[in-house]
Amino acid sequence: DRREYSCAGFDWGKYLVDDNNEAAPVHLFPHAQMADHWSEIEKGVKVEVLNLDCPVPTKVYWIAQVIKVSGYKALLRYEGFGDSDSRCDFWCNLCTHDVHAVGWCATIGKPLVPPKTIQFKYSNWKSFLVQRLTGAKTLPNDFQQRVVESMNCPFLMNMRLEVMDKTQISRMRVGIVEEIIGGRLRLHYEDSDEPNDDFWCHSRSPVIHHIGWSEKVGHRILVASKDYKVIPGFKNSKPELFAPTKPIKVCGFKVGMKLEAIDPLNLSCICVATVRKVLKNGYLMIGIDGSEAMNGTDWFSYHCASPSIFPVSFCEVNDIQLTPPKDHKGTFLWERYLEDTNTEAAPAHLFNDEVISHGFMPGMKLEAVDLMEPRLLCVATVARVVGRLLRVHFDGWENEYDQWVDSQSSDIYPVGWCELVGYELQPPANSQAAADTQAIIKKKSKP
Ligand code: MLZ
Repeated sequence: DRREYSCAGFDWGKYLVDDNNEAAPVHLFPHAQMADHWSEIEKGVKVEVLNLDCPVPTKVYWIAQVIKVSGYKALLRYEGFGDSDSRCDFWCNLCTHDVHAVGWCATIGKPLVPPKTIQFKYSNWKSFLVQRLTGAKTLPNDFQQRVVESMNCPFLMNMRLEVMDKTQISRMRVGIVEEIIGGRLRLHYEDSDEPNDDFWCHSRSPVIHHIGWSEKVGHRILVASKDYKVIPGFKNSKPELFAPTKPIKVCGFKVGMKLEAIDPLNLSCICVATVRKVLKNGYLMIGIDGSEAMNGTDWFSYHCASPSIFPVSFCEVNDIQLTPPKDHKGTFLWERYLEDTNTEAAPAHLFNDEVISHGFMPGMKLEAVDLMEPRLLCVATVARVVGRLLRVHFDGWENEYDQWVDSQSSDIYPVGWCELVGYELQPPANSQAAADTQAIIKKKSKP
């Protein structure tokens, strides 16, 4: 069952209603299941859904109407309750097995059974339904099929690829796909004997590439042997499976140029940074000024069209606190800094200035990967929107855990995504839900 992993004790529906929060709509997440089919899902849509208010042991269904859509979840009201009776309203993930287009029961010969609470309200349910359903909007007939198809992931178990080394972000390693959940991959580092030496990322993540990529662009890679490209019995993932980079005519970045960049080791900060290396195919190695390890082990590769690097003064223009180099004293002024270090700023026209109209707004709720521990998918809120860039806040956690991510990032998901694919969701810290979850874990682990 897809729902068995739903977060014990955490109830998105109640959480959203209690604080009157909006969830970011599914169609804002291009990599998310059903994103292309979601604009039709709205208030007023009618569905056939399991009747939970019925004292028979078999599964029976009834019609319900969508009152509110929040990510994959919807607040539903059974037909017959009227406009103001919310007694039996319930939250339901629309992509679960028990939600169907109106007409589904009839096609398979299942009876529709009205809820017990209002059973005696009407004597002729049939004519009531006919009247209520004429001209009503419902789900497309192939909705369930679309859900199933959207679960497909082109990566297969045991495929090999190149992945960023989480212990040293300046180099790559060979990874093997060991688990796939909803398009997210658990990769095991091939050279490691430790069973839990793994890394979670989405299949569209910019930190994975095909075998041979490092050699092609001139990136460092740690390999167990010279023959790492072919291992008998294992299949390499084809280059077409990976997220394409934005085509660029020429990469004008030069070694030594200064810029602003999201710190890959502390994603709440946008920092003063330097181009340390220019690789092939438009890739750069970027170092964060003032915190660079002597040997460049903390340099990080960003494609020159990456939405995570910015021209000098980006922060100032957008009213973001720029993080100056660690040893910098006094107020940081770019002009002074460039003069003192005798360096030049990377010209603004070298950066990706594509305008993305994404629809994210401050306050919207979502599920977001904690990139410092990418196994964790957490309850989160859009704290700020700066052009295409989002500042994601993890509910219940200090602001220093916040992360800047692109609005198209494959590390953010709609509300209800974890429930849909069967991935564990981290509830807000310090919440009652979190406390309950802890209590359950303690109870379970008692001898
Ligand atoms: N071990 C870490 C987990 C933090 C998870 C935060 N997620 C938003 C800590 O306790 O600091």
